Amino acid sequence: GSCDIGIIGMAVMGQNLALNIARKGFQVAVFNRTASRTDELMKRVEKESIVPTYTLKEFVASLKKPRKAMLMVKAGAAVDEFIDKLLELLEPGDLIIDGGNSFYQDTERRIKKVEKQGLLFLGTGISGGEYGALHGPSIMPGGHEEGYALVKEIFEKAAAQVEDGPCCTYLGPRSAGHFVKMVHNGIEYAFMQAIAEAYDLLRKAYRLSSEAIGKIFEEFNQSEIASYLIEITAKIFKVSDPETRKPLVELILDQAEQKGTGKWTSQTAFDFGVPTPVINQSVIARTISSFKQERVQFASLWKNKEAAPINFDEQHKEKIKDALFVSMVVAFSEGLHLLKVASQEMQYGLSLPEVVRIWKGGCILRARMLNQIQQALQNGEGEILLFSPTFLNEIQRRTPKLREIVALSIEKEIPASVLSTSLAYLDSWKSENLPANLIQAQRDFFGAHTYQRVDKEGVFHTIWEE
Ligand code: NBP
Repeated sequence: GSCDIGIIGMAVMGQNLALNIARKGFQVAVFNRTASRTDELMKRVEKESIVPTYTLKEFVASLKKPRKAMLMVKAGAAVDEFIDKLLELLEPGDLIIDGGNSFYQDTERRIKKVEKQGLLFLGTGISGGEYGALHGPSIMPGGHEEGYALVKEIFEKAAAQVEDGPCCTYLGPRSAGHFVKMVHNGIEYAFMQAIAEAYDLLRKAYRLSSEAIGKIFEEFNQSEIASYLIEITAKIFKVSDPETRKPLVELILDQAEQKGTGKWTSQTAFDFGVPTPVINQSVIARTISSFKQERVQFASLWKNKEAAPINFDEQHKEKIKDALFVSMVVAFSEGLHLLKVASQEMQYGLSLPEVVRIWKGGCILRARMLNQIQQALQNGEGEILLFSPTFLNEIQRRTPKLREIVALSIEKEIPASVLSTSLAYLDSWKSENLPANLIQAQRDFFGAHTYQRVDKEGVFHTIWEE
């Protein structure tokens, strides 16, 4: 065969990635379980060199050796099915890449299976959605380093480019890439929920129109919180429904769906003993939103009354921006903390400055503040990003604003659980004393779990009650 790489799975991501890679001058073989999707892609092909195939045998035969076969199919059973089929058709030295959002433990299992047969494997996270896949995503590969050498040129040319290079680098062995992508998505959940809460306050506490809210986000996108998610939020408010002429966002059912990457981040953080309350809370917020019927029912029982709106001025705008800034830094801090601990436990050898560098372009998390974060990490500042001198002053200066915004949400009975959790998380870190002494006393009381003391060395147990 003559193709430089082959892609299996011609849904949104696969089609656009195939076009992107082909536009960089590579020949790409494509395959999809349902042939119509392959035909759909071929209709989009202009000058690109793309070879459609309709059986896996034909797909494999079209690849140049050592063959590089990339899966862009739905995470889960489909990935295992294709790996099994490919293992029958490929030979030692060939490379299988899983470019989907696979759970890192699945990747651990798969890489063992693949390497047993002498093949190479890369578990690769890809972020940037449809647009990124076509114009340059952020690519997060992990697995066999020899495997990365085979696709380095293709990946680095296909990836988004920022001032310090392509948004793609080899991250580490085994599931390192998929782990980083999972945490990326966890942080993404937190950003999205923080922005949604700011929107909720703007429309309910200040009674601003969608048009006015859109303008505020447009301004935010010229500030220190400039980021892809703020940018698309501003754009969303500009779109109206062609039939009713109302802002489309107002007609969308308020039930957030999820595919699991946020939940995995939280579950994994619990496993590794890393506190990620803001990410956790953003998963919970989506879950609560899914109970629409129940919320409607409870709202009628509660007999909500409408609070008088507050006048909105520049100061309020600044406060909301500061609240979002703090919340975003906290989300990054939580995610990077998890990566740091996981890198040790899993022996990934992650370079966090490199992780942040490849998030600066192409991906959903790209944000102006990543430059500062990269700088702080390069300087080796602090175990936890929040503590770094780069952010300490900025966070300290803005936290009173976050506090005011959270207080407002409480007073106006508008749930802002991610903003308030960001605040509680900060307040916990800056507490020299937490009430865990009482928890320890309770544990010792009912379970003889013992405790340590502040005034002497040793392990103690008390008979609290005769
Ligand atoms: P989907 O996640 O919607 O998956 C659709 C693809 O999987 C189709 O090619 C479909 O084939 C194939 N497939 C399924 Br579903 N079950 C299969 C099975 N049992 N056997 C064989 N093929 C099967 O596609 P996507 O949104 O393009 O995403 C691809 C991967 O990239 C996913 O892991 C996703 O989580 C990840 N990702 C997506 C985005 C995004 O913005 N969409 C961003 C970043 C990462 P068919 O056509 O025959 O049904």
